[in-house]
Amino acid sequence: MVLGLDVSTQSITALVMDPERGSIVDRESVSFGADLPQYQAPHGFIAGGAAGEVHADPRMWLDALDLIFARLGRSFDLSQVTMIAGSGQQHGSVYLDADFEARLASLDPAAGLAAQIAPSLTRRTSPIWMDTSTTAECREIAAAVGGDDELCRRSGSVAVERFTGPQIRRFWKGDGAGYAATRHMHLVSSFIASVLAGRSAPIDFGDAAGMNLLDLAAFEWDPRLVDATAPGLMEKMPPVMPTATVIGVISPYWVERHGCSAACRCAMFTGDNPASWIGMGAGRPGERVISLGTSDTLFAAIDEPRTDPQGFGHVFGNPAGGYLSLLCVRNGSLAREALRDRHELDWQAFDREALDRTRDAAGANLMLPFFGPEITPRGDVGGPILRGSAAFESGGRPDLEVRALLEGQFLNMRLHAQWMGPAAERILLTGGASANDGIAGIVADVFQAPVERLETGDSAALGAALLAAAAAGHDLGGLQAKCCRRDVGPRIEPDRSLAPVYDDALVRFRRLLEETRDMPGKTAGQSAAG
Ligand code: ADP
Ligand code: XUL
Repeated sequence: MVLGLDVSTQSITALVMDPERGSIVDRESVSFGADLPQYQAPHGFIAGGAAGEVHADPRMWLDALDLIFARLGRSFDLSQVTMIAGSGQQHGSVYLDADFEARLASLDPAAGLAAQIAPSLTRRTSPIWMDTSTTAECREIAAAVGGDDELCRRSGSVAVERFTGPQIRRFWKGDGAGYAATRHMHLVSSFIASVLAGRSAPIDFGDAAGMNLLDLAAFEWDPRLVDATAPGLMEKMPPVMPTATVIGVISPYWVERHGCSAACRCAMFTGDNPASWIGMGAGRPGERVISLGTSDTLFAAIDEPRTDPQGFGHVFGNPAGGYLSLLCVRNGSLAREALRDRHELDWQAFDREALDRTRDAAGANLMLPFFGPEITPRGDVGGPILRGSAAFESGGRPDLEVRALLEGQFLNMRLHAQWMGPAAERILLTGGASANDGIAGIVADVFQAPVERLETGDSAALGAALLAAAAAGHDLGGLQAKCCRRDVGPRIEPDRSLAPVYDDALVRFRRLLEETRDMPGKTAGQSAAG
């Protein structure tokens, strides 16, 4: 048996897989908000951060790790697991001192992880991918290496606020002593892998590319980028390795506290998006994965590290080889939830039946679907901007707003994915909101491509389990063919008669975006009359 763990923004998911049969034999999850209310992070992060800061408490991830193993152990004999791999929300960073490895090696199984590892944290809380506080640091790093174009050419992305390099620089500037005491710089993925393996783990290609520190062509840390980020950083960086490399056997803590086998091995962890790519079994030409989680992401495989000329998209390492292009929209599920709550709706208002009732209004009303700061496109547009017919403006009809929000979200994605190449021929949809047929239907219509979904919505955890199996010697492609079944539920076909409607809406959406970005100071609920 192999175990895949996904440590996401709002939860941890664990899947136990029997790789011989290609079947999932157990599943558990821990929700940070609901299961660990003591951290006061209902969505997995600490609310109310100043100046764009969004942090999470790494002790919460550790408590969740103990809890998910305890839960798994109730329904499943954990001694049967021979390999563990995993994924983590990307970009988030954990800062640890020189005692970190000694602490990991001597964990007392009678006490939990959080209290024992916390004394090694040199930064009490971890900036996560939602953080937008590092604009100044982005500018400084880009300037030091000859500009954003050069940074993008080397690393696959321009300097990006949520990326780890700018976050490290901000820490160095704000807390020199804390930075100096830091011996190990980890991502969420490599931090959790370290805790399992009992030693500081390497960082994988997939996640390393989200740091503004990796030389994408060589798959090694780029000394120029590392030096431009903070002094002495290279000595703090773990090595970079291919995904699915085995790190070693699990540490005795897991054997004694949770009943794992002393022979169980740990493989490297990767980012949640690269893991999702594997878990969706994607890779055929023309395929795009869209993941509707806390963030909405769109990704596709590319052979060459081609970059986004506008600087919004990214290139990451593909765990299956080659590269992945990725687009991340911050206003994903949280924007859908904001509109739902504003009008006191439930998810049924986003379902097929409800959306069919507003079909006549397809593409008619535009909404810039940004309820908070956005990263694709970047900028604080300060609340959703509506533009549409008089009825839409004055009526405040929730059903029209739901359609406009979803259309706006997917027009925004379609617009910013154009650099990736020819239009999508097939979309594989995953993430929490993918279960919603109405949302899936709007994706198909806006992209004018059929949408397929998998049996499991847990594509990142499934990808992690598949990577664990690959690390144990199983053939990844063969396992994907067995496990990533798409014949579940009907494939959702686009309404082809709407092709010109959404082509036209795309042009108007781009114009609205450009006009709005020229008008600073928009506030929530403001409308731009059309
Ligand atoms: P993450 O991996 O980022 O923690 P998930 O992929 O688990 O996120 O997705 C969680 C989100 O899915 C929730 O925040 C919720 O808004 C959304 N969601 C769950 N069920 C539905 C539904 N039926 N319709 C729309 N959105 C949903
Ligand atoms: C990707 C990104 C998010 C996080 C959280 O660049 O920032 O998708 O990985 O899921």
